[in-house]
Amino acid sequence: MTLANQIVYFSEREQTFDSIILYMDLDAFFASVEIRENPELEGLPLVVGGNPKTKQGVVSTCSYEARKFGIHSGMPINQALKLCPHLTMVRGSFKLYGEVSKSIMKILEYYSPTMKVAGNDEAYLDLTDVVADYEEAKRLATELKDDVYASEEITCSIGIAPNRILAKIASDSDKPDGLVVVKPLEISEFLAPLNITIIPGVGRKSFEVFSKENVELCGDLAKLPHQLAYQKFGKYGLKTWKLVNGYNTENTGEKFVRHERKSISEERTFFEKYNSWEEIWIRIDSSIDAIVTRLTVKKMSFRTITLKIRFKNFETYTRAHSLTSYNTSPKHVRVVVMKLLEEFEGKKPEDIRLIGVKISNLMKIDDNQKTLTQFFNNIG
Ligand code: DCP
Ligand code: MG
Repeated sequence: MTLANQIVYFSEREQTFDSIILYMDLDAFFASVEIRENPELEGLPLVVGGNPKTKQGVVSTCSYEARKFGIHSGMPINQALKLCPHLTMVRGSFKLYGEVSKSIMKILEYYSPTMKVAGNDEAYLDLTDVVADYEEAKRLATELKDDVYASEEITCSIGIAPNRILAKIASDSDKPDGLVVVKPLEISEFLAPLNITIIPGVGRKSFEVFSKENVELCGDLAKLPHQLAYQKFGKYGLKTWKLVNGYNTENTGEKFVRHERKSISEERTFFEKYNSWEEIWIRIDSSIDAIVTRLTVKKMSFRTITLKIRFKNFETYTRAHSLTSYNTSPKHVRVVVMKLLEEFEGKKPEDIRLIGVKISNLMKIDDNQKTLTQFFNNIG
């Protein structure tokens, strides 16, 4: 391989990964909602879609039990019934799916200010500025899964990876109720045993082209010299080759939407010593006023209050408390901050170097979120 070839085939950007992306997709979405509404359907091969009386129409989605018979989305109902004559059919309550979807997307918004809703049951969150590393991203994902289940009683699968395409593949690789993390150096090893059709865009036709050249698994493609991948499968083949070899084939972040901020905070570093808690409290009070003013301007309410306190030896503590309902009053922030401060009563006020107050878990009072409204207009 000559240097000239390298310049043709690779760009510098493709060598680096600096994002952490989470992708979430609900499991058997419409079917899961139907089962939640009618638990007797649990465990049955179930399809949503079509007309149960005339047995016409197509499958919108089906339970994992129905998938064992080879049934899938988009299949004509009569074909599905041939594969599984005792199939249970429900017509579908699309308004309800829209509501469930809306409520889940709201939950997701709390986990990152940068989010892209990709469909009625799927979304990407950019966690790059939210977490320190993949371990923290995994903890956040576990929390998110619990939150989704606690609020809507349906499970989801999550993939975490350095870009969107890999996060989606990771999520698809372990359904239902999966959580798969793929770090930059693990990409090629993770993909190698997977069928090449796991890659979005590689459908039945592309698979035929690949398999004629003995490429069925991602690892089969990865092993080819890149020039050969280009020769045999063209530009798209080379891009896929890069993906399976752990190169970064996409410019992450470009299509993400930044939505409303997730917290408002103020920190005060003390450059002089304050000898009494009263003096400290005056500073805290001014922070609270500043925060609540910004909250009012943004027409938002809050649920969580966090206190951060740093002492002269740089020992730093953060303590948070969540109210049972959304609130807009500075009085509540004061009461909670005072309560959180009690833990530090034994310390000397003159040793305090910084005090921070943050309110989070924010919600718009008028609750009109443009991106979601647009999104729901597209749901039947
Ligand atoms: N859907 C549809 N018609 C299709 C594909 C999907 O009506 N051809 C609807 C029904 C699905 C929802 O969109 O429940 C989400 O699509 P997914 O592809 O994510 O499928 P599921 O969530 O049903 O299953 P999975 O567990 O594979 O994500
Ligand atoms: Mg889904």
